[in-house]
Amino acid sequence: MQMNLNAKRIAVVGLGLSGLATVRFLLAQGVKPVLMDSRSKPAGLEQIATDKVDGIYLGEFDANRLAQMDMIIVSPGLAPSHPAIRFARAQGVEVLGDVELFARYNDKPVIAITGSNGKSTVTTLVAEMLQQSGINAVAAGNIGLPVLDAIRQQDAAVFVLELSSFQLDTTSSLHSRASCLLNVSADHLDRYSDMAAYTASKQRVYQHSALAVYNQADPLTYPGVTAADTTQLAISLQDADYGISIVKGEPWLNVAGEPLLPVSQLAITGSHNQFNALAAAALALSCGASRAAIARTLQQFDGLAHRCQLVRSDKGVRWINDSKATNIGATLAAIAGLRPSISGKLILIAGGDAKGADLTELQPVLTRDVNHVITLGQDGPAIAALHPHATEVKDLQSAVQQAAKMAKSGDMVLLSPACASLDMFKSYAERGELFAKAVKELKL
Ligand code: UMA
Ligand code: ADP
Repeated sequence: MQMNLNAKRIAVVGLGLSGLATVRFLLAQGVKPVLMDSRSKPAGLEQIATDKVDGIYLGEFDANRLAQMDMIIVSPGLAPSHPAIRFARAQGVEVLGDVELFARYNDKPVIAITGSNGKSTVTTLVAEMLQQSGINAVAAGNIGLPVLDAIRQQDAAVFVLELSSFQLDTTSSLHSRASCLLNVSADHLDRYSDMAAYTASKQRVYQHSALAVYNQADPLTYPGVTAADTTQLAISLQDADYGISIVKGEPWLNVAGEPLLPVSQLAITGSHNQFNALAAAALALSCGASRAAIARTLQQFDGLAHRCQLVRSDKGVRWINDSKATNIGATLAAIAGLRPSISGKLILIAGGDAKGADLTELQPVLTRDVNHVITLGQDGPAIAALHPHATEVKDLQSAVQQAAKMAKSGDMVLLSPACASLDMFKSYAERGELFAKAVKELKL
């Protein structure tokens, strides 16, 4: 489905990565959009030739100006419930996101992936499995490459899209060859009224999908509303078509009912990653990946940076960077995956911006599996209150030094904050890099 954009007055609201890609896309279509951003100096604005657009308005959004548009393309970081955007919508203005615009122009196969955790890992695995099968797959969306930049890659054969709930909220006509909701756990509750609203947003990934891949162990992922001809496929860690079965006394990944690979040959570790591997295999098969390429990818891919990454192993102490654990579910997965491998103490560094989550959900696992908690950031005190052995520190450097004083051979120090980083850092990546630097500089 394409549309005549030239006849429309279009505002691009939000000038981050996806907003700027949207502007580039519209300019290439011959459209002169109006640009708006609530910030006085959005980075990257200098990339836009001001004479090519129909005005740039920075600072508080002007609801009346927005109401004069035919269409508003809103960035994922802005809630569509913003009063000015709501006002324009009430006046009949169409509000959509960059992924919806992509959907209306794209004619290539799409694999759509969402979930509270594991999206980037699964998106990367699927793209790699397809590429190793000789299929030019392009990973885009929340993973970093805006979809409206990706669509301009003429030689792309399949788009593997990582979609956040924010992107799904403003997407209604994305057709996919296969889609997956990996898991649902509390996140972004500063933007959604409750878990039901957040779950409903995630479920939108299944709209117009030929194959809906879900998590047998997580009922919130079971496909609700899908098209009548959608096939449903469950992933589990039990003995199932897509699961784990014992072959000659050893656990193997079962893919499409056949053993594919011994679990011991997976380069990524932890049961959550076994799940990710199975989901990725199901998705990649739907677009023609070969079983040999899937197996090879799983033997080679050893994980993305800042996800349970070993940064130093010295004097028997392992230091792990899991800075990408920006919600409770991810931290619980890290502790569950790593605890069995630790002979001594587990020292957890956590805290930051909890985004409205109820941190007490961490308590049972903290008291059972963690020996000491070191906390920082705006919601650090709430985590410290959950554990009898907690130390509050002012910054990451002090957290690392404090951990070094406590750690003995056999222990693990794990940065897995269960919180976003934005109260203290530019991004989770900056937090992870500073942690790794502080750890490497320690004189042990
Ligand atoms: N902002 C304003 N005023 C504006 C526009 C944005 O204050 O007018 C703020 C937002 O509140 C936010 C920041 O600017 O804090 C960035 O927002 P954005 O919508 O401009 O974001 P982009 O730079 O376009 O990046 C987005 C995704 N970011 C968000 O959804 C917040 C990126 O995902 C994604 O890689 C990129 O599009 C390309 O598709 C990042 C992310 O943090 C990794 N995603 C969240 C997550 O994973 O939890 C959802
Ligand atoms: P996302 O893109 O959804 O944030 P990532 O693959 O970047 O997901 O991983 C983010 C965090 O979630 C990391 O801390 C990682 O260890 C953890 N994680 C990865 N896969 C899963 C999963 N299937 N279930 C729970 N946690 C996971």
